[in-house]
Amino acid sequence: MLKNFKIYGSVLMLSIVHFTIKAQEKVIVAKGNPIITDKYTADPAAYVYGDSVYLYTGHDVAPKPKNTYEMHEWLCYSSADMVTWKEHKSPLNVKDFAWAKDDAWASQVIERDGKFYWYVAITHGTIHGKSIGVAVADNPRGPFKDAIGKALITNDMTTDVKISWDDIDPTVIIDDDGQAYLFWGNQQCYYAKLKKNMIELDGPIQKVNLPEFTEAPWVHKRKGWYYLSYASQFPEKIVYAMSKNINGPWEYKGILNEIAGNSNTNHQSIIDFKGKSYFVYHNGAINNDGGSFRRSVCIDYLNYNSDGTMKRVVMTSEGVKKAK
Ligand code: FUB
Repeated sequence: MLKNFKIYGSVLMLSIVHFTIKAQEKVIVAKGNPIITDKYTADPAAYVYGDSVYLYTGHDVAPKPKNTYEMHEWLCYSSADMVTWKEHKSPLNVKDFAWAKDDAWASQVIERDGKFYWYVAITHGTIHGKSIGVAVADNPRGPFKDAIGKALITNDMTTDVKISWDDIDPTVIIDDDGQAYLFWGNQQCYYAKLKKNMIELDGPIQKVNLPEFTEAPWVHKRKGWYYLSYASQFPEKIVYAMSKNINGPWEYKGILNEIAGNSNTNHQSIIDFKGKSYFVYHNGAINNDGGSFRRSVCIDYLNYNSDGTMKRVVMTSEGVKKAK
């Protein structure tokens, strides 16, 4: 009897867990841009894994008329066609980093050897300024937990720029030879090699000199070219540089996406998926309350010229069609 109770109890528990997971996976069918309209989403980091795109975002919750960022958790969505999105339970919160204070700013997820590493910008609790932490999970939907128990990068490790928020906006790339690199920065773009374990630096912090660099670096590689796109000036537009070597020199190529107009920031990520290239960014166009501190993720196509340079993005309200 007791044995049966245990079995039925377990089945019941599993059913409840299953129901809860299902209940948390809300389905959103994007009707153009912005793609998500029931909450404010910012700093999109899109990642292709298997036959899906995972979209990791920050979550703006500043009530109107507050005009500073209020962000406490990161969000996760997935899609097999770029139009129908499943919203997963928030897999990461500032509270998951015991050493941190608050501010779930820009981030990026990358997989290595079956583990998913989530690099985040966050305010440190005891070391003045912003910092970069890393969380890890066995699944792209999480749950993620702090991978180191302390910050990977703190403000006192970078002293070139006399501001407390220059250690933000991490982007990670694993090159074809297996070497991983972390790029980040505000006003100064920094980069460093990562060890294979993805949670330790493997060498000194170096600088990339880029014209009018504000923040939001994103590094991607395509057909032998490295691309470093970033937010420039303020209000921000997205510009980019190209190189044949990840250590540079980087050649500035100009504007990739114009000022959004309704948001000071524009934070981009770039992916290829099912034969097309996508520019994933945010603006303030969600509704009458949208703006610089209540932002929303949008997706438009990205096109390349035959010499590898990128065509300027056309921001649309229609967004993209289903990827097949
Ligand atoms: O979301 C907070 C900050 O705004 C990000 O870290 C920057 O890239 C900008 O989008």
